[in-house]
This record gives sequence, C-alpha cells and structure tokens, in this order.
Amino acid sequence: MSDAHPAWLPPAAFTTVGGCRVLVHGGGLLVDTVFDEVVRACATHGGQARRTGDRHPAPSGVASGVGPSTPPGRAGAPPSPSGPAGDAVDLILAVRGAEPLPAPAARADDGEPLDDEGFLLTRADGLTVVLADTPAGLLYGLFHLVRLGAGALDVRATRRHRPALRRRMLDHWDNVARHPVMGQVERGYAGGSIFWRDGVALRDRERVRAYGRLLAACGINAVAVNNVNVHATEARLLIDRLDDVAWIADVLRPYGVRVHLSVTFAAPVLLGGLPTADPLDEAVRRWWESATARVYAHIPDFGGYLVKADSEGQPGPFGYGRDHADGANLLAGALAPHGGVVHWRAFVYQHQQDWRDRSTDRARAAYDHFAPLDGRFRDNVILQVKHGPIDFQPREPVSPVLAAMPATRLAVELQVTQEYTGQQRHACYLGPWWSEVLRFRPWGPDGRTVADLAAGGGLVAVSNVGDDPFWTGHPLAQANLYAFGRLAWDPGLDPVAVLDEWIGLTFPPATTGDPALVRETLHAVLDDSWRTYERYTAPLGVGFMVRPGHHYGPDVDGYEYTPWGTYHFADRDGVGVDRTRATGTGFTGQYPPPWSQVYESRERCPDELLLFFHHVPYGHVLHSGVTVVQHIYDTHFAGVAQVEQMRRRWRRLSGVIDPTVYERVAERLDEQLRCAVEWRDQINTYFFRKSGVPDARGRRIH
Ligand code: GCW
Repeated sequence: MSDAHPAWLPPAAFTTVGGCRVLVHGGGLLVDTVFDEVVRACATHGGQARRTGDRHPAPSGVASGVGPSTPPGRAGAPPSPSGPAGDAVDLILAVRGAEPLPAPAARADDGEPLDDEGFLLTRADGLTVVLADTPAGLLYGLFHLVRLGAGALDVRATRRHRPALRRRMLDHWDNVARHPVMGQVERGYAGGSIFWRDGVALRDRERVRAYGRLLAACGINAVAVNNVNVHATEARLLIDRLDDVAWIADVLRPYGVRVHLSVTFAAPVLLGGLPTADPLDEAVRRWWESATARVYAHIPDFGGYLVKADSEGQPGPFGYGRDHADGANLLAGALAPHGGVVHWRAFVYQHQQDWRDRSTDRARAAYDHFAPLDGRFRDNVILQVKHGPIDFQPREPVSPVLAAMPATRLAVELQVTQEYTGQQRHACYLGPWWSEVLRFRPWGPDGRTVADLAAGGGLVAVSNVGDDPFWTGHPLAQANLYAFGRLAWDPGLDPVAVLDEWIGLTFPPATTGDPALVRETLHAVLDDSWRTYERYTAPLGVGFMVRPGHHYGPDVDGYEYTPWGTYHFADRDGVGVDRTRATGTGFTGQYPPPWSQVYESRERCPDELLLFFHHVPYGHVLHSGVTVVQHIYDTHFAGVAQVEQMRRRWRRLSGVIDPTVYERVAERLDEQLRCAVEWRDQINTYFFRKSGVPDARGRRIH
C-alpha cells in the first residue's frame, strides 16, 4: 500500500465485512476487484472469502474456502444457511448473469432490473445479500456494506440503490509541466499532482490505485486528468503522450473510474500543423476524427474531452467567427462513434472588462452566450455549468443557465478544491452549501431541482487532491471530497449525515481513545464551518474581496478597479451590485419566476444574497431586523468567535486520535484563526471608514 493516509478506507472500516464468511459470485474485472477487497479484508479480520460464478480461474490459494472454518469473533453466531458449495456464508455479493445465482441470492432476487451501477441490498435466509446487474453495481454494493459497518449484518428492509446522476466526475486542474505562476496544480492546496511532476508522468501505481479505490468508495466514476487551461506540454497528451493517459486509465479501471482529457480547441493548429482550427473546416473535422480514433485505440473505454474555450485566454470558436455550438459539436462528432462525450464549459465571460463600464455584468455572461444555443448541441455534448453565475464564491445564487436550456444535457460544476473557501488552510465543510445548490428549485417549490436538471449530464467538481500524505492538505478537507461523491450519488442525502458517515469511516471507533468525543468534536468543528467562513469573509453574497491572484485572505478593494468584472461598488452611502431589471444590469431577468421577482425585489431578496442583487444603503434593514452595516460587524465578530471555539474544541482531541492528524489540523486552525481575525478587522474597518457608522455594541474597530 502507498504510505498515504487511508482516508475513509482504513483497514478497520472493513471489520464487519472482513469478519464474515463471504461469497462473491460473478466474473469480470470489477468483480475481481470486489473479490480482492474481500480477500484482503478477511485476511485482516479473520473471515473467509470464496468465489463462484467466475469462468476465469481465480488466483491460486483463494479459489475456494480460505481461513478457519469458524471465523474468530463469530463464535456463537447463528448457524448460516449453506452456500452453493455447502459451506456456511454470512454475506453474498452476486452479479446476476449467465451463471445461476447461489441459492440464497436466487431466493432474494425479485428479477427487477437494477441499472448499470445500482444494487439491491436485502437479507434472506439469515444472511445479507447484495445483488447487482453489473460488476460496477457490485463494487458500489460492497462499499455500501463497508459504510454500514456492523449494520451490514442487520439489514432490516430490502432496498434498491442507484445513483441519481450518471456521471460523477472530478476535474483535476493538474498541469503536466509546472506552470510558472499556477504551479503543478492550478488552485491546488495539497502539494503536487498525483499524476504529473515537472513535465513527466509520475506513474505511481500504488498511489493512483489507492485514489481510484477512495473514489469508488464514495461513488465517483470519472476523472479528467489535466487542467482545463491546456498549455503546450499538456496539449501533447492528446497525441504523442497518450500512453501516459492510457496508463492512468489502466490503473483506475478496476475501480470503475473512467478517464477524460482536457484538450485545447487549437489542437489542429498546435499539434496537427493545420492553418486553422475553424470548427466548420473539413480538414479540421477530419483531424479531430483521426485524433479521437487514436485515443480510443489506446483507451477503449475513454470517457471523452473536457474543453474550456474562449475563456480567460483559452482559444475557442469565437476566434473563427463561430459559436459554441459549432465548437462543441465538432468534438462531439469525433467522439460519437466511440461512445464518448464532450464536457463543454459554460464559463465564458469578458475577462478584460473596463471597470468603468457599468453595462457589462460578468454574472450575465454564461446565459447570454449559451441560452440562445439551446437545442443546437449534439446529444453527446454536456454543457458544464459552474453552480453560480460568477465563480465558486462561498455564496452565490444558482446559475440561471441551468433553467434556460431544456434541450441541452447539463452538468453542474462545483469546486471541491477550496480556492475561495480557505484553500485547505481553513476547515470549511462544503456539503451543506452543495446540498443547498442541488436542492434549489429554479421554478419554485413545485418545480424540478438543480439535481434533477443535472441528471442527464452529471455532477462535476474540481478536485482538491494532491500528493500530500493526507491527500487534501488539510485532513478535514477529505470530508469535502467524500461528500461530493456521496451527494453526486444521492443529492437528497443530508450533508450532516454524510459527514457522520465520513467520521465513522475515517476515525473508526476502535482506533481512537474516545469515539464519542471524536464524533462530537468533528461535528462541532465542521457542521457549521461553511457558514462560519461566510460570516468572517465578504458579506451578504457580494463575493470576492480576496487578494487578487492567489485569492487567499482579505483585500476589500483588491479587484475593484481591475478588468475581472468582480466589483462590490461600496461608497460612503452603501454597497452591492444592482443587478435588477429596473435600475441595474438586468441579470435578475435571466431567472424564471418566482426567482426573477424575488431577486428583483429588495424586500423579498434573501438576506444572504442581498448584495449580489442590490446596491443598498448601509442603514437598509435586513429580514433579520438589523441594518446591513450592523450585520457586517456582527457576523464578523461572530465568525471569529466561532473559529476560536473550533480551535478550543479541537484541542480536546490531543492524545485521542492519530497525532499526525491532530497536529496537522491544529496547525491549520491556528492559521484559520489568524486569517479570520485579519478578515474581520479589514472588513469591519473598511465599512466603518466608508460609512462612518459605529458598531452599536461598541466593539473595537480600527
Ligand atoms: O476560479 C477560476 C480560477 C482559475 C480557473 C478558472 C476556471 C482553471 O481562478 O484558476 O482556471 O476559474 O474555472 O477555468
């Protein structure tokens, strides 16, 4: 095993499964994976692993009945019914297929189809049965049992499980060659890349395999292996460095994770020597077709391309006077015969805006570019839309693009890497934020949710993983990666319950000095940490106010006079961006009712988004009953007090959990507090100086 932290798959998480007599039934690569997992768990925890229904010979020594006949720790367990070979079993994991199911599994089978990745969990004849139609379904069933822990043997009701979203994908913003400004991983806060270093492929099989395993265990099934900003070295992955991509695909395949590649729209020029990359040019079309055929010759189950075009300097169809449907359809055409998809990003805006120009609103850009194209995209184009209209701020409304494209497959893009939420130096559990986004109903209470709208495309997130021993720099940021996968599988899950799962797996009771204290402390630190972060940073949805460039820490006017289109317009009277139809940029008109009306109205707009939609006087009274400026002071004092409290609580775990985890988190909480104080003082001082309004409670403002 790699020396990386086991994250949510420590050996102790397999105590129950590994203590059972397990029968795995079925054939194929992913069933081999399931069997390997079970064999390994049983070797650690004293159970037995057997396999049937596999037409390929199993590895020697594990084919039939290994381990003691009565597993340790199970003395006195009720006698179990017989498996097909006459040996007792506690647990069957079986794929329905050509070969007959073991008898108890056959009795549990209701014959209803289970979907590509789904499984059925039931209890029959005193044993637990997982049934799937595909090896992938079985793999997800196994990890579900792991999550259940002891509950895996106490299944009371039959339940079918299937993912709500088909593609659950992580985008790695990993560069192959270290970028002079952005480094090895753009917006990466966990060391280098697990795939690439200084221009070469790392090929660390153990690490990448361990990664695939973690992804499968939380439900993720696709990965894009390089940054959406495709520089010269990365562009070559498509042609002469395909072996590097194929290697990653080979290592991730046993865990059901497919590989995607970010490509540059200019590839035909850059790599093919053509004079143009015009999407309507015949030679360009042929070039993409043959390049894509070569990709599939290397990687038969290749997922497809990911493209950032005409955005922040990346080339795109606009360069040839074409639109984004022309661009996306070109690549989709090349991928279609092979079953691949193109994830085409909707993050297109004018990044060289004149701050004096009040008519351009960055929030409007994605809708203005893409809504008119609805219906023109091929079936295998997935329009990948950032969840908010600006850029992964700790608070934004949901992007109006999601409600504007009924004839287009949509994927929602989240940011697990904490670019704007503390950069993995701050503990900030994002599950509750994503859950709000996924449950949001753009047409009001009776309409569909964002998760429904993404069902045909998927949920995508920018990865927070690097070569750091804890994977994510901040050990508690692992919870974000885990929660992303789980919410992509089931957006209806309660994010605090997901956190609880993560705690149980990552800190198994048997491995800590005081399981109840560990659980309670992690909840106390993380449950509300996103709202805490929101309290001490930019207020009421106005966003940014971060240091330009690296985006860490406060700088209230840092972006105010820049070309990036992220302004707050604070003056002596008030603050916020007027995005109304009546007097502002008209952005509110991009929403369907009721939100177009709710956001338009200062009175009805939710407090937490007030400054995103309105420019209001400092004395404007919020629904909460306090004025805007008093709210700013109150939340900033409260946010810091909460971080102090988080830090105090964490200290109680000293000597109770793994000291390396304890120390790393403790260190980061010190930095979080330092930074939160800086945010509080800069924001409060700024607004006090602008408004001249003193704090009603007389606290110290500088
Ligand atoms: O949030 C911004 C980041 C850029 C990133 C861009 C994008 C990959 O600051 O670093 O570029 O979004 O999403 O394309």
